[in-house]
Formats: sequence, structure tokens, C-alpha cells
Amino acid sequence: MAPRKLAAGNWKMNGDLAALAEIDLLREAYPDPGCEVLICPPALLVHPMKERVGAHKMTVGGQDCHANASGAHTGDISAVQLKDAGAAYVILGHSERRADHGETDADVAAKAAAAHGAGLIAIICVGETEAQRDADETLAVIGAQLAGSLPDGASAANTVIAYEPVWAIGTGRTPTNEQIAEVHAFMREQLQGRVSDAGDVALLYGGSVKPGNATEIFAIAHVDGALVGGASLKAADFGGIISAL
Ligand code: G2H
Repeated sequence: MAPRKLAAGNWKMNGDLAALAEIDLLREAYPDPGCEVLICPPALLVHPMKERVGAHKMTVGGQDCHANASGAHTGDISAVQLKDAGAAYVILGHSERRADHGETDADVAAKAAAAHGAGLIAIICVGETEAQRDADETLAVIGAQLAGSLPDGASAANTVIAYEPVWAIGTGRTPTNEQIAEVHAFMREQLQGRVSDAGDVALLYGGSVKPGNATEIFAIAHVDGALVGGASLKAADFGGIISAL
């Protein structure tokens, strides 16, 4: 098995029912895409989006889940519920959740274990801040986040890792190809010993991926796809990224 090739869209807190028309455009433009295509909309849209996808092989995912399957957790959503609504994936540990909700690596590992238990593929996000990069701490930060966020039982079948430098998210700035290559090779190495099929775990790059830079980024070793925010909201932009992969 080789790593899955995955173009994953993260709509973040954007989109409404009318925005599901973008799914129709993607379906029509890419009846048989050459990679896996995933959209992670706000949780309210997971089920209607899945219905809109219909028989197309595009998949739908969540942007977070609770570590418990059910219970008194007002406002939260469980992995089991996401699965029931039609999700196949869930993004976990995105830097916006780590910053806005104080999520720790241990929280992410617990959520990933819940996702696996529910039959979801967990996309675990890691990434350094600008201050950490400037202090030459990037690999130490990524290594610690990976070690702390991966649950027992992680495998290429149930886990994807996304490298998202915090300073590149939504800023239009991207690391150099060499910087991306260094982190992705390091992540592949770090997975050895933690995951039996480490060579097959898909490693995504995320942070200001656009149609204009996707081809270059996808040519970097150990980049198996992208986690795309702003450019996933419009089918025309996301389509350019799907085509590049
Ligand atoms: C990084 C990415 C999506 P954007 O967060 O996860 O967002 O592509 O807008 O930088």
C-alpha cells in the first residue's frame, strides 16, 4: 500500500446550506478524481453535504469531535454522531482549536482514539508558531506534538497527519519547499516505531495552499496531499488543487 493521495478541504466556520451548490460543481467537474477528495464543513452541514455528494466518491468529514461517545457535554459532538451523519474523517488538533479551546496533545490523542473507535479516519494536525521556527524549535515542536497526539493503534488506515505551520495559515505565506521537505521527512521518520505501517501514512501539507502553488508543493517528497482552508470554499479553486494532485 502507498499513502493515500488526499485533497482535504477545511471549511472552518464558513458556509451554509446554499454553499452546498459548490458540491454539485465539484461532482460535475470531477466525476472520477485521481485522488481522494474530502470536504470538512461545519458540523451542521455534514449530513446535508453527504446527501448532496450522493453516489460520488467524494467524502465528508468533521472538524473536531469529543473524546466521549455520548453524555452531558453541552455543545459538543461525538465521533459516533459524526459517523452516523455520514462523516468518514475528522480533523483533530487544528491549531485554531489548540489556540481557541486550549486543546492539548493529550486531548487530541483521546479524541483520535474516539474517532478510531467510531470508524473515522483522524487527520491529526501539528505545526509550529513563527516564534518557534525563529527559535529553531520546529522539529522539536513537531516531534513532541506527534508523540503526544498519536493514540495507540494508529495506522495508515485510520490516521493522516497534517503539517500546518501556524504562521502560514490563512496568511498567504508558505514555507520554502526545503522547509516543507525537512518537516515531512522528519514526520515520516518519527512515525517509525509508533505506527507499524509508517511509510504508508498520508502526510498532508496545510497553510495557504492555492491552485497556483499546489503543483510545486505536491512535488515535494513525503507530501501526499493538502489540507486546504480558504481555497476549498469555491469549487473552482479547490478543483485546481484536486487537478494538481
Ligand atoms: C490551514 C488551512 C486549512 P488555509 O488551517 O486547514 O487554511 O488554507 O486558509 O491557510
